[in-house]
Amino acid sequence: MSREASADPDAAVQAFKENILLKLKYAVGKSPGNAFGHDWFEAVALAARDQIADRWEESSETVDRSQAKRVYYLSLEFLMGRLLIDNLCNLGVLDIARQALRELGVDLDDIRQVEPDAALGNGGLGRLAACFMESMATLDVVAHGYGIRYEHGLFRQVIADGWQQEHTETWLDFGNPWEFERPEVSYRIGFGGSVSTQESSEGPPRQVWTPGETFRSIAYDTPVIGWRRASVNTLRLWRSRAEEDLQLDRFNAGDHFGAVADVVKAESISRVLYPADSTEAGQELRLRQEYFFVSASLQDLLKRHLDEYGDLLNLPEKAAIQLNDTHPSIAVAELMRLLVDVHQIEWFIAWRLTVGTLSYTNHTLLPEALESWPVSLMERLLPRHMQIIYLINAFHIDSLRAQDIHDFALLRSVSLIEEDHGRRVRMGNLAFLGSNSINGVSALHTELMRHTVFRDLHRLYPERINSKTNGITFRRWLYQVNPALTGLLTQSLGEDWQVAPETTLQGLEPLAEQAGFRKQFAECRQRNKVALVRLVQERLSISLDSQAIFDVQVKRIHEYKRQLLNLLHTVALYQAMRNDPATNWAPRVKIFAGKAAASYHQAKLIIKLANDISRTINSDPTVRGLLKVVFLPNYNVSLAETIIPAADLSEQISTAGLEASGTSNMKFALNGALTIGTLDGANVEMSQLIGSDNMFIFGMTADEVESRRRAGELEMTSVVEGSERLAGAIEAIRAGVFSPDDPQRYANLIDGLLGYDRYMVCADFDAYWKAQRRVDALWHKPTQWWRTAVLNTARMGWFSSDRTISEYASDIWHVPFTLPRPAQ
Ligand code: DL6
Repeated sequence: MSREASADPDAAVQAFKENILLKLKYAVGKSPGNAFGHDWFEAVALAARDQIADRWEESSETVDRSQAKRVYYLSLEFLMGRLLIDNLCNLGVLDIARQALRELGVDLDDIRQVEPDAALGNGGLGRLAACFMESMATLDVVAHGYGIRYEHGLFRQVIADGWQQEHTETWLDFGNPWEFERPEVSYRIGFGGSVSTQESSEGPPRQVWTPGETFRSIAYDTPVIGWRRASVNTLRLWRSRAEEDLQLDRFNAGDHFGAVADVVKAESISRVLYPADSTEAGQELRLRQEYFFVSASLQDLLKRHLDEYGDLLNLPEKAAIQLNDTHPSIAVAELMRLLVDVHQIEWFIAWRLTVGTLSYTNHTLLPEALESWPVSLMERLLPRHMQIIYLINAFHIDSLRAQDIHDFALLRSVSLIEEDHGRRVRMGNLAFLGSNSINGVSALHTELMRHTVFRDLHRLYPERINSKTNGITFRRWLYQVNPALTGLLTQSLGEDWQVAPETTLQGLEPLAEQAGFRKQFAECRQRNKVALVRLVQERLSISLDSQAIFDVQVKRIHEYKRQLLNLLHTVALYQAMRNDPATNWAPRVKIFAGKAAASYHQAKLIIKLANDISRTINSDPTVRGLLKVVFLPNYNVSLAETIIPAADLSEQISTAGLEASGTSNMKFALNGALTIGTLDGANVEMSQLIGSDNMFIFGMTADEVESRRRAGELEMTSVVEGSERLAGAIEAIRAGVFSPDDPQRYANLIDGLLGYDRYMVCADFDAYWKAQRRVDALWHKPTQWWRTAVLNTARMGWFSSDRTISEYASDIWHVPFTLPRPAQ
């Protein structure tokens, strides 16, 4: 099949329809008369998968022939969301599928809702991996994603009486039509046991690891197709299994539970995604998960390499392995083990191959999220790796001493072993030392990396750290989620903007000056807002005014992201509106959504506060028509797809210096929402490209935050006393105005804020309040508001993940790529 959809649309519709019916009959086992929604979804998915499989085969054959360098993207998280529309769009058969279904009496928009979200990630890091997979396929980068096929992805959030409850999410209950199980692709993964030295007549003694227990990894492959049938790459996810399904002797002896104990233990490794985001997991299971998928992936890619080249000495020329955060950083030790112990390569050659092949992306500077493992746990679980880590460390420190570096503090700080708080292995340092490139995910984040977490390593290896600002795939985050705006852009700019947004979206700028275009732009938003109003009504029975400003903060709930600042503003605004309802307020709907890590009590309390505030304000007739507050449960990719195109205002208000990049900031601005935000993460580059006068920038800069922290100015009583509005909001929350059933509920939260405001919520409050009033003022001037909105969309082209991937490809991986080109 060519890259374009069939030239005869009618024939294509008929062919697709026939294939759907065949799938329904022979794969699903249903007839059209008794098929339910999920049956139709599966039949369409399988019909689309056939077309993907054709291109997949072609892609694989081309790659095999060309012996192109391969990129391996190792990530503990892939937040793919739903794939049906993604795949139909990228195949170029969305309209064909829609028409085929219509002729069968089925609405594509109904069955797309049936697909469960593949929520194999916590947030930004996992969603970035999904966008990257799509862009790599689009740019013809030969890439393999490697991760874990969690049986249960991120938990399903239920809000009960305002509190978050976590429930298991069951995305595989009805099977997964996109994946191919590969039981023949399986590797043995060991844990524990002991290491012995074996003398060898041919060389130095060898270290032999005899694991105490072994499990099997089984591969599941999902094809990832690029835009308009560019390449098809593979996402290979591993499931863990026991060596044997049943210990028959125990079973026969009547120990029916004991007979399957190994199965339970083995399968627990790929049972559930760790629901921790930016907080240290610390559990043994997490380390097992990390090692399990890293070992399986490295064994698999070395096997492929050997099959292709018969030799591992050219590994860095033919393979680039990207470590997505420190989660896969045990790869440094595992690759050394495989090269030295299994493939008998001399240590220093193996080290050159390892560093030449690996590169590492850092996604956070939060100290609690930088992984480190107790040496005792490593010694017990991965004894050979611990030896290797000690050796890497010793050679490294020796090489520094040989360069006359004896500064004790420096040597301690670059060591792989932390000695101060119990002995721990620093996984960030391990990833740094074992990689040829270390990148941050925005310019500011990268600069801070150079001066904070990796200051000393950066002094020793100044050429390694580089910046790759994140991006998003426009295919999903504009074309799919916002068909109305997509139609308008195509009508105004032609088709080319879809393939080369970086150069063509700017063509919108002159249109921002045209009243007719602004009106159409605003109408697209209005349509999306109405859809969101409907969803809120269905899920929460809350009616919203679609003419109000939709002011949205959706992301993981975390103190540094400062949902609390937004809630304090909500309360202060509520009080101001109550005191003076006759003022010409801009009506607002405050929309919150997001999950808190199950063990993160403060974040869960913030969710409860949002719900308490929502209940109180929504039932107060004084502010009816002026202010509504909603907390939408169970935020996931699909919900984001409805919320983001409906937003007027995007809240990106983290404490400056703490959000590595952010990616929802890009999704909102691309869809024309205006951003209220701090100069943090990629907001900084957005403000440079969009223009800071087209955003509502406020608050302390990262430098100012740091100075204040250094000066120890985190006690906020005087700041609160100096701000009447803030004091009023804080007092109301503390006094139980929003929690009459338990007036003390927020006393500790508020006292904490006053006594030690780590995230500088109070210190930024007044600046935030003023920026919000600038929002109101602009809303009252629709010409300017919509002009600014159009300019936001026009200037977001650079934030395409195609641009990001092209930079990884040329600067880090050194692989060719083809940017999609406009038609000639
Ligand atoms: O780079 C993707 C994404 C950034 O946009 C966010 O700013 C950052 O918080 C997130 N980092 C993590 C790291 N968590 N851990 N560990 O999710 O990465």
